[in-house]
Amino acid sequence: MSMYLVMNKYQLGGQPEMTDDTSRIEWDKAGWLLVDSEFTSLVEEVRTAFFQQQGSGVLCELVEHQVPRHPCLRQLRDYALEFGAAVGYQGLTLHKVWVQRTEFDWAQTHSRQVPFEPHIDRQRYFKMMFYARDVTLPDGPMSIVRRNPMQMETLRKSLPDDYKDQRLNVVAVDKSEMTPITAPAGSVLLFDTNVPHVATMPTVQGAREVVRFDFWCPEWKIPPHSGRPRHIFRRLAGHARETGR
Ligand SMILES: O=C(O)CCC(=O)C(=O)O
Ligand SMILES: [Fe+2]
Repeated sequence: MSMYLVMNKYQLGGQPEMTDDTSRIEWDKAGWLLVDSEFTSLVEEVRTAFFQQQGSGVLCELVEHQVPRHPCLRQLRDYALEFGAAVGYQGLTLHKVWVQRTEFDWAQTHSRQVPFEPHIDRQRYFKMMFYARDVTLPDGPMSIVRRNPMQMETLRKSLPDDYKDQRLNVVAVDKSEMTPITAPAGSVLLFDTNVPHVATMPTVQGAREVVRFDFWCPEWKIPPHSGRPRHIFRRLAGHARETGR
């Protein structure tokens, strides 16, 4: 079984704690986990396949049926699914994979928006970020608090269609409560988007290169056409189908 590195689980600046027992990982207290250097052997393959091109933002998006073509992605997807099941997420399916590079210029143009404000996401996901290169503080790591993901479920479910305009998903959290997740290439960060998180700014020299896997449970899915009020009736019908009512 893999060794899990539970980084600074209870106190900032504390010693990482090692465990080989997934049941001991107290997911409900943190809602995220960094598995340090677990997939170092995949870094070259991922970089060759997905990071040759220049540019910032989402370089490439893949959906479930494209994953089996890439053994590295298949291995990472299977790992996340197994991990998710071990910490209590039943029925997860992969929604999409994003190959993402975040650089200073791109981040500046998005700096007044989520994800550069501490937030939760209306569309809840269980996510895994594979670090395709070392992520240090100047590279603008994601930063996250420790919280039981269920604590935010009432707020998430209450978010109206125009929640972004009203910034209702922005959560007031003190910077001192947040851990910037720096780690070497080949590490994976697993987290529930119900835990308040924020993208930090890379410096001019910095860049964050990750492959993001977004998984959802059937009951988390926001019905299609949400956000377009004129489709309200179709939306309600779709919702009834999805929830089996
Ligand atoms: O890129 C980041 O650091 C944050 C991403 C984010 O907010 C998300 O994946 O939900
Ligand atoms: Fe987010």
